[in-house]
Amino acid sequence: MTDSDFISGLPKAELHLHIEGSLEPELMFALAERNGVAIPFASVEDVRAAYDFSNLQDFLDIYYAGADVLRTEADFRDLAVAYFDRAAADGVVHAEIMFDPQTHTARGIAFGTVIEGLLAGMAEAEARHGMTSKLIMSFLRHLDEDDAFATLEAARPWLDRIDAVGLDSSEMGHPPSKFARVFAAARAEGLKLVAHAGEEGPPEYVYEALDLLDVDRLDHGNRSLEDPVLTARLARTSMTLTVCPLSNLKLCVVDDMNDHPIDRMLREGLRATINSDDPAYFGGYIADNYRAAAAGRALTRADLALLARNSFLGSFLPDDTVAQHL
Ligand code: ES4
Ligand code: ZN
Repeated sequence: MTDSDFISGLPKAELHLHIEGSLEPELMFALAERNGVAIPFASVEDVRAAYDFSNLQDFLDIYYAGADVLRTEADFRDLAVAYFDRAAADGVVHAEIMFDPQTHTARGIAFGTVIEGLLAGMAEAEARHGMTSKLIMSFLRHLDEDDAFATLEAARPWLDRIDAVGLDSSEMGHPPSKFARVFAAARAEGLKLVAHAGEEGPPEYVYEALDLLDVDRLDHGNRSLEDPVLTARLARTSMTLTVCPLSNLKLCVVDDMNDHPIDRMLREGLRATINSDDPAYFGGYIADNYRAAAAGRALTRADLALLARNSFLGSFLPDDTVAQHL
C-alpha cells in the first residue's frame, strides 16, 4: 500500500474546518450565477490566482468577500454537502465544523437560514456516508464582545444543535481576554469552548485562552512551542491542538513544510491533530494535509496513526463513541 493510500484509508476526525473556507471557486461561480451576485473575478483560474497570501489578514479579506455568494438555505446546504463528500473520500468519519454566523448576519442573512442549511447538509452526510458531525459557532474576534453576545442570543433556538463556540478571524490585537464574558455565558449554556490562539499571536494569547476562556481545545497553538513552560503544561493537561499544516504554509506561519513543527509537537507529548482549516483556499483537504506534513517531516505510519487517534481523543464525541473509533 502506498503512503498516500494509507493516509486516505486511515479513519480520522476533522476538528478544525471553517465551512465557509471549503467554498471551492467552481461552487462560488455557480452560486454567484444562481443568486445573481456579482463577483470580482472573471474565471475560476482568476480566483485561484488571487489565493496568494502573505499573512492571515490577506486571506481573511478574500475569504469574507467569497462568502458573499452564500445567500439561501440551499446554498449553505450545498456548501456543506460538497465538503462532507470530499472529507468522506479522505477517510473522515466524524467532522466538527465551524461556521461564522456574523459573516452572514452582517449581510442581512438570517441566522436560521445559515444554520438550517448546515444542519440539512449534516443530515445528508450521515445518510450518504454514515459520517457524524457537530457544529461549532465561531465568534469573529475583530468585532466587539457585544456583537458576540448578540450572536449567542440569535443562536438560542438552536443551542441544542450547537456543540461548541469558537473564536476566529484576525488574531493580533484581539486577545482572548476580549471575549471572557461571552465564553463564560456559552459555558453556562453547556457549550464546549475552543479558540484560535498562537497562530499569529504570541504565547500570552494561548495562556489567556486557557486561563481566561477555559477552552476545551486549542485551534492552531503553534506559537506555544516558543514557551517551554506552556508546552509542558499543554502536554501535562492533554490539551488537543488542531494543527493545519497547509494553512500554516499558505499564511506564512511556517516558511517551508520542512520546517513545520508537527513532529516536534508529537515528540513534546502534545495531543496534536492534523486538519484542513480552509481547504478551498489553502490547497488541500485533510488527507493532503497529512501527506504534506508526512513528506515535509518524514512522519512514520505510527506517527500518522497517532495523529488520527488524537483526532478522536480530542473530539467532543462521548467517551464510549471515542473508544469505538480507537
Ligand atoms: C481562519 Cl486560518 C484562520 N485563522 C483565523 N480565522 C479564520 N477564519 C477562517 N480561517
Ligand atoms: Zn481556523
